[in-house]
Amino acid sequence: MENNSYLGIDLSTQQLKAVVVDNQLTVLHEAQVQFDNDLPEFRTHAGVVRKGREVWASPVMWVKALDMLMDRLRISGTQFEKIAAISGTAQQHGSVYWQRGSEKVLESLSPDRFMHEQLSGCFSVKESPVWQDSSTSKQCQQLEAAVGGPLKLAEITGSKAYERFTGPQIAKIFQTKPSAYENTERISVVSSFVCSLFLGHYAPIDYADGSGMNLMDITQKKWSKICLEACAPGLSEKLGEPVPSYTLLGPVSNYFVERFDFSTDCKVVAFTGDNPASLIGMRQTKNDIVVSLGTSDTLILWLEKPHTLPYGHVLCNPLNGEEYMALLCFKNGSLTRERIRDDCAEGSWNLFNELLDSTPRGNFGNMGLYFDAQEIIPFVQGDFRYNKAGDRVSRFSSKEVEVRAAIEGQFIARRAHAEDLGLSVGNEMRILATGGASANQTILQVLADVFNADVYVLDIVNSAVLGAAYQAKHAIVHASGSSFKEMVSHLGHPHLVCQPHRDAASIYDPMLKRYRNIIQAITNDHQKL
Ligand code: 5FX
Repeated sequence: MENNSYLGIDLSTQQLKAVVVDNQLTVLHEAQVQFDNDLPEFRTHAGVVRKGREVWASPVMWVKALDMLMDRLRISGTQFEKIAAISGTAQQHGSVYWQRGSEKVLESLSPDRFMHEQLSGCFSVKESPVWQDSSTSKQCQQLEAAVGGPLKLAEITGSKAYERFTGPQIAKIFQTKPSAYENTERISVVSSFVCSLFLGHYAPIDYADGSGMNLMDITQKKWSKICLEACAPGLSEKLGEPVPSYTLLGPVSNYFVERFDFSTDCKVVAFTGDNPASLIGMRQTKNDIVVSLGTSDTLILWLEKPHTLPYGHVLCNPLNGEEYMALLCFKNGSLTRERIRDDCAEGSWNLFNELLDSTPRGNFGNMGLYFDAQEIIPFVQGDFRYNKAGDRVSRFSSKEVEVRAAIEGQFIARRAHAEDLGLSVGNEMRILATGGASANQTILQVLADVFNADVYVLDIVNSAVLGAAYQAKHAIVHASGSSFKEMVSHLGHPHLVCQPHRDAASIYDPMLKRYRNIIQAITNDHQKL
């Protein structure tokens, strides 16, 4: 095994990436293809095409990106013959519609030609809806009504109906393009689609990404009959059976053996969604909460049992068959932080940090909540500022108060909603921070104080694609009876970057209560309007 390497692939919204790691999980090679710049003929903006609430990308573009990525990996010096296993990850929820007869084409690809030339006629729906699409409100209502309401749907599938989830998206295709639906042999999610390209036949959907569809019973780990029937007829044949995320699916296809010199022994492992792959790449354990501070802020929690949530998502855990993970997405992350930086600190993070440091924890009793875009949790939009007396005010007395209010307000919201999922803030818990803002230690100090927990960062660039490479090896290790924990035990520990101050709980526990009351009042006011 010493000479083995592992390939991880990530088809994210804006780019396709690859990483090759050696048997010690050290990164050997990386390559990427940017959709907007490298494939301008598809006329994407940030990887997608938008028309109102509809957002899509072409599956042919994704295949062409893979052709380019493989050539870039070759140029980077990758020795394909040493790759023992491949796994991958992709943006969640998007769907790909394979036309009748496509599996035959996939099975008999000629190694002398690009894949995209051979597969370009294989898609019954030319535009694959992606996770940013929010055009399926009608189908969401229909699905919830059919199963007995949003909470019932959340109990079965891990989430109430969401516009971007695959089930409502498939229902819309069936309703608006019935002949394309009829002509569809197989529906893949984006991750199982890319996996199919490596496998040379249709790859199954894994449990973790299957949990982002509003179609799978997450406790039985089977498609839910009632959900399938509510979305479209004959769906179960078009989806295939879901499998555990670490399943060894079979050898890489002949196309890759002949064209790139992959070994005939190279295994393809089920691909999964980007959030489950991040859990793997961050080497998250039960006591960790992953806080990703990016365009949107995402929290990933490890759950031993599924919870029924009125918001957020419960997914099957990609590392083991019994446990779960919870995902909370907050739309107003970096862009809101940047807006406050521009308003208060002349666009400078240094000045922003100085202002943040010059105010005390608790911000003299001031509290602010800023939702530039319609927030997902809570369903609120606008700026809300409150003074020490609890009165709503239109502005704060100083820029430093505004800066601290924005950061404290964001993290108090993240903690409140994580606690609703069963997170217990305590000394056992670690925060693993990632994403752009995790480079800012002043911001991370507020995170440590609000959660009253140590904050760690890992020295990795992209947790999802690395998670995919780890999963490739994990599937082999798992099949031989060993664990993920052992497999990564030699890797360096995350770096401790911030610890909470002693007075953190006494300041932020009451602010959390205050936050809950404020949100209650705002949502009551909205309902009255
Ligand atoms: C999760 O539910 C999401 O929709 C996003 O995080 C996508 O997976 C991004 F790729």
